[in-house]
Amino acid sequence: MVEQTAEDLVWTEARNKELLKRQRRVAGENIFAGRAIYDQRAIADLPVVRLSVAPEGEVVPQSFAVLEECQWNALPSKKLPMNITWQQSLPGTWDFSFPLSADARCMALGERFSGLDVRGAVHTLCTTDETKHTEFADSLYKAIPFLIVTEGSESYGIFLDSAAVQRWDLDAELDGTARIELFSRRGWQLYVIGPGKLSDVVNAYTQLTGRHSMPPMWSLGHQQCRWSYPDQKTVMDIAGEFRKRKIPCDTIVLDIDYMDEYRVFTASKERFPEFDTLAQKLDAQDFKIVTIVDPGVKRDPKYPLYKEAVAENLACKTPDGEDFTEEVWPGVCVFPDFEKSATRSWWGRWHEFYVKRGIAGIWNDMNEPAFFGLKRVLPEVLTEMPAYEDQPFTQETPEGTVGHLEVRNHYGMLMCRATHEGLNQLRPNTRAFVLTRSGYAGTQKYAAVWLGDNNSWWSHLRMSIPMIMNMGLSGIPFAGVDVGGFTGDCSAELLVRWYETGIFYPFFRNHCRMGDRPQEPWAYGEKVEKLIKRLIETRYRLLPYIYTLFWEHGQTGAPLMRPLSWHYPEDELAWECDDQFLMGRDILVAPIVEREKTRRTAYFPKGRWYPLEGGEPLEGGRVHLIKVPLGTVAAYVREGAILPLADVMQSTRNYATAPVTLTVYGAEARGTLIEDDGRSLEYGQGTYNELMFEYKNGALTSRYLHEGFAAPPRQFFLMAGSRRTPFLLRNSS
Ligand code: MIG
Repeated sequence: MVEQTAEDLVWTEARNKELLKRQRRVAGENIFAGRAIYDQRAIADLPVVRLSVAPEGEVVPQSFAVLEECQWNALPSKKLPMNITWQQSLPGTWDFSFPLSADARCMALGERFSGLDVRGAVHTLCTTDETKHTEFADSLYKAIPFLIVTEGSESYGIFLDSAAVQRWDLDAELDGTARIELFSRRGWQLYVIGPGKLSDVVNAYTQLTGRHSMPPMWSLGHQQCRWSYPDQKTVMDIAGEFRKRKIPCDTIVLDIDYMDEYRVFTASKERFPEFDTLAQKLDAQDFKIVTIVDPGVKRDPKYPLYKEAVAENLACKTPDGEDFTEEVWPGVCVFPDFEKSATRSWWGRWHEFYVKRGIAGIWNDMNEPAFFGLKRVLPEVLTEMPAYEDQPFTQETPEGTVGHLEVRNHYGMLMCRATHEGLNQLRPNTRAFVLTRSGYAGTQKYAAVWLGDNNSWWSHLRMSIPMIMNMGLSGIPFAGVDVGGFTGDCSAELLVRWYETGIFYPFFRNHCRMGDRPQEPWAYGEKVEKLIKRLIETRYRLLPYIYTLFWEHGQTGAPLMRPLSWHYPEDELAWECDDQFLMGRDILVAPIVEREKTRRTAYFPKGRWYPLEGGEPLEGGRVHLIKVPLGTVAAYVREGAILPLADVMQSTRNYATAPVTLTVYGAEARGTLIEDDGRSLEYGQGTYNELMFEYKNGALTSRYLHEGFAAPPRQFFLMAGSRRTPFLLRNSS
């Protein structure tokens, strides 16, 4: 026998891998023998086709993504749009395919480490705690089986509603074909939306799966986090620093070390002896607290949460019917089975612990779910949904027991749904703030998201732009990444540049990892602090505009951070830009995302664009070389817009009375502003104002499109050119 050297082994491994790849499963015969129902209806004026499929002996599972059952009509033919074909190839495998023409672009598909166009790659959809967001990264924390395919200015949306593991090959072999493999033994529903405009497709998709409701105003301010602020003294000090240095901030976020042995719904007596009154103390300084809550429940017969989980049968089970255990922060844990409504309401009720202590919001982490021991939940070679008894654990769906991989992609969303519903019950008529790492289609109904453990790398600042845009196109508008990056030491220059982009993230939080260089705005000395302070102030000045964009999202599903093509679909160059974005319709942002750069090229669609920081407008329809000195904002306002800009405040506690300057760009302009109490649900009953402003012939007029909220008195100003003058709101009626 010839002995193999280490080098031989490396080559053998590489060859085997290549062989495996080449043996990619080819869809054989169609073995389907169940029920397939073809329906259609219009949503947001677009045609939508729905295909509901259940294999023999099964029913179509309840969707946790799609909102309400409405009227569908039978589709006369069994032909799907886009020439989509489908078949069941194995008892646990479904194959779909459709052609992709050379010019077609693919967008959305949830959280991918990718530019805006996700074509040309194979994307596995299986929620994963992936700490290395390199070009090799495949599955990340969220799995959202919704793809937008655009050709010219026409788009289609494809939504494959199944929480089972999926693999989307978007022409990775350059043969002009997209292939979806769905690994499931259960039924599913496929929706095809369109053709229509990109914005109409997202409108219809979010009508189907829900939209984000108005967030509490405080959650739009600056949030400061760290893994971890170790004790209550540090937390109070951090809050004090913000106020002393007059750097606006609304929220301090507590990571896992506030807990007693990482037991959720507890606080450490040693490190947080006054946890019961901490929120109240911080409230006196206009700060809110958000606390982390992980799904793992420590296995300890004396821990009430664990006792209840066991007694009431609420945890995920091994195929033998035992409680499934794995290790996470608290040590050995059991994991709530959020597929069960009993589990969700039990989990929701436990939030009384936080609500009673005045904790304002909840941060759900590790909810893919992530384990310390079991790192790979998928088999090495995935060709079929494994038998349920071969899976790490099972879950109890409304249709019965299934293997975890059938519903894994639901786990994070159903956890934050439980949290959201619990908070709503415990604090009625108060907007809940929930932040989640994992999610599925429809997560926007329950939570904001951040994109997990990025690095303090320039490339991750760059990637945050298309990634957040793709989250928005996937229906989730309230998104952000850790400003400054989570892993690694952030440099001073990178932190400033990150804030220049980060002030536009709908979810705006500075967070970094244990053991890395502190990243608070003042951690790099006076010069850097001054630059960052000014940037955060700009965020607060933009709040009336940002808040109004959330309203727009509620009406049309439009994300806040959107690609240029959203508004300029006829403009071919607009489709090419993914290191630039539009914040709403009126602000174009083209930030610096490279080291030691102070200039960049940026594309401006037709029209004229005014630098937000002042100066001469640029003529659109072409590329400009723009100068962006460190600490300045590369944002440009569309000619014809009126931006409502607030005076700087230290926290949104003072939002309602902060003077607002209606800033006019161009000789004729329009703008809107939404006013409500910023915290209750009463806007749903009409307790809000929608104000329309129009500037013409040198004069500004205002009109209530809706008047239902008795706003506290605040000053308005008109800013046209360089003159700022007081402006009295006039009622139309
Ligand atoms: O195993 O709670 O993505 O934001 O600081 C790591 C500690 C668990 C991962 C999250 C990160 C958080 C960290 N968590």
